[in-house]
Amino acid sequence: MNGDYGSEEAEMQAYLRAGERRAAALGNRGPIRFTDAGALHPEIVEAYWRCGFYVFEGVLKPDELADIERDLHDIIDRLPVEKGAPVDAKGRPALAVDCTGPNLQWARPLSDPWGGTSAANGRHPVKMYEPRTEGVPREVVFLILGSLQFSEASLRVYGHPGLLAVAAAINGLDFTPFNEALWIKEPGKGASVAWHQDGTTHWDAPDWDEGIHGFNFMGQLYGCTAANGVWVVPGSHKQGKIDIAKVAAEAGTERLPDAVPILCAPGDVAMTNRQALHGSFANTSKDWRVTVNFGFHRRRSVLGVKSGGIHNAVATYDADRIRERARLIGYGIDARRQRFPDEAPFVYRPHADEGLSYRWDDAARAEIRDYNLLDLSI
Ligand SMILES: O=C(O)CCC(=O)C(=O)O
Ligand SMILES: [Fe+2]
Repeated sequence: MNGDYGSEEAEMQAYLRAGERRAAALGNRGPIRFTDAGALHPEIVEAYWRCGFYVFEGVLKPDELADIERDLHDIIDRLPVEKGAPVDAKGRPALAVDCTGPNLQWARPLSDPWGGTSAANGRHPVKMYEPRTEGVPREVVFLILGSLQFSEASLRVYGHPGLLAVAAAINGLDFTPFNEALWIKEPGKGASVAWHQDGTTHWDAPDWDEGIHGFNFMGQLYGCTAANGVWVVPGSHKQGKIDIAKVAAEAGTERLPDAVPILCAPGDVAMTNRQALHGSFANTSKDWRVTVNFGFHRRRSVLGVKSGGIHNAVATYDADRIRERARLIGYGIDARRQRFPDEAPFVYRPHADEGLSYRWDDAARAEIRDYNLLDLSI
C-alpha cells in the first residue's frame, strides 16, 4: 500500500475526526425538497447560502449508481496504458485520443499536481503534503473533462429533474452550463487538489456577490469521506478573493482549521459554491471516491463576458455560444427520459421559450465529441 501521512499521520487523523464533527453541526444536508408552491425549500436555500455548500441525500438511486459504475469501469478500461499512449491495455484506441479538447488529467499517485504552481492562473498557491509512495509510480488519470461524451450515465445525471430544478432555483430559470468532469480518487493513488476558489472572472465586478461564479454539483458514486472528499471553509464564498497563502501561513499548516469535509453516502449529491475556499487531500484511505461533477451559472454571469483560458480558449460568450453549449442539457433530459420513462422530465425554460427540442440518438452521440471546447468557464 502506498504511503500514509508519515510523521503527520496522527495529526491528520485528528484533523479528519475534528472536521467530521464540525461538518455534522452545520445543518446543511437532507433530501431535495420543494414547497407546495414548487419553490426550493427555504431551509435548503438558507443553509446553502450560509455555508456555501449543501448535501442532497439519496438523489441517485441504486440502478442509476450501477449505470455510473459500469461506465466508470468502461472508461478505466479504455484509458491509455500510460500518459501519452495512443492505445489502452487491450491495444484498442484509447479514450479521448480522437479528441482535440482537454480531457485526461494525469498526476503522480498521491501528489499535488497544482499547488504552488502557475496552473490555472496560479489559483492554487499552497502546496499540499505529498505522502511518500513506493518507487517511482506512473502517473494516473485523476480527472476527466468533457465527461458527458464518455458516459451516458453521467449525461443522464446531468438531466436529473430534481437537480436541474435546484439549478433553476439558485441560478434562475435561464441558468446556463459551466463544465462537467469525472474526478477519480483511487485509494492509495488519488492526487490532492490544493486549496483554491474556482471563479476567475468577476472578483472585482461592481455587481459582485456570493453567487456570481455559480456552483458545482458533485454526485458521489461510492460516497466520500473526510479522507478522500472535498473540504470547504464554510461561509468563505462570501469573502471575495481570499489570500490563501496567508490563511495557510497563519494556520501554520495546510490543514486549514475552519474547513469541513463534504460527507456523502453513495448517491448523495453535494452542491458547492465555486467561490468557496475548497480542496481535497491525497487519498491515502482504502476507499475510492468518484465524483460526477457538473456546474451551472446564472446567465447574466456569462452572457457577453470575455473569459476562458483554464477549461477552454479565451472567448466572449454570446447567446449563440450559450445556446450551443446548453444543448447538452437538452440531450441529458432526453437521455434520462429514455432510461427512466416514469419520471417527469425537467423542462429547461430557454429551450421551451425558443421551441428547441433535443433527441438523444446516434447522431447526437457522434455530434457531442469535443463539446467541452465550448465550456462556459468564468
Ligand atoms: O473533487 C475534487 O477533489 C476537487 C473538485 C473541485 O475543485 C471542483 O469541482 O471545483
Ligand atoms: Fe475547485
